[in-house]
Amino acid sequence: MTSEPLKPSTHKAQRDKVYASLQDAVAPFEFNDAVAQVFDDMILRSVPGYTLSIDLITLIAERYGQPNTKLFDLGCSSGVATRALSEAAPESAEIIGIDNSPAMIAQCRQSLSDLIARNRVSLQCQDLTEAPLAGASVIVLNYTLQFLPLIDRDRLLAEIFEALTPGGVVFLAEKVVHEDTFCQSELEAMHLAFKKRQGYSALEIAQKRAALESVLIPETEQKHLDRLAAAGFSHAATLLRAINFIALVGWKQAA
Ligand code: GEK
Repeated sequence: MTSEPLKPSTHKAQRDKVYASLQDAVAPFEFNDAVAQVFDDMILRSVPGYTLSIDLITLIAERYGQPNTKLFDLGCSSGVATRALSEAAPESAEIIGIDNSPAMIAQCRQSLSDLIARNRVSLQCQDLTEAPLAGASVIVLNYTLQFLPLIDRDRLLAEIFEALTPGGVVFLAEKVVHEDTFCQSELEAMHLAFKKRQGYSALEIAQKRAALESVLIPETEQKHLDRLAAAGFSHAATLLRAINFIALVGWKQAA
């Protein structure tokens, strides 16, 4: 199995070796300098369907990005999805990437230097739960909500709904758990097999898994659909499933 190429970026990520050597005690996962340097390689080899989620974000920006509004990429990491938004949104729209990791934002500034130089994109290093989002036609959380404390998720989605212009959308990609324990254990095994085929060793897979244990909290697909409905989204649908990763869209009806 080979990885598909990422969207054009001005930097080339190094190969991810963060968990290649045996660690005495595996610390909780952090988006630090070591991760930032290899991030594009790490996410591409760890998340089945990642490239398709970026293609979907391009389609979403093209179809739902409204002139003179804002398009937000919350948890923008190295800016792959931010670039996708900038390529497809109307020229009069503002594209804003937000991430609370200084290391990721530094990497993102480098990756998107061409877009930042021509004022197409701006970046903010801050907690996304504190960012004003009003006037947005598109809000993207591409594999980001899963890193927020469970207690903050309902309020965030309700705030996103309020912030969106009529006809606006939220795009949400997440790792999910299956309600059926047999399916869950098979999907988990298939995800591990995917990572192995991407060149990760058993040690790397085990240590990364331990690091993410209390940091990445997945929910079920139904929980995401219920939360979108409770937040006010009149319609929501799953656009993508790749093993145990999904992408959803929630529509805020035009007035
Ligand atoms: C992509 N969307 O390549 N506030 C701001 N940022 C946060 C917060 C928070 N509270 N919590 C986590 N992050 C990207 C991939 S990665 C997903 C997103 C992954 C940031 C965190 O610093 C990291 O950069 C990102 O969310 C999650 O399309 O690594 O699996």
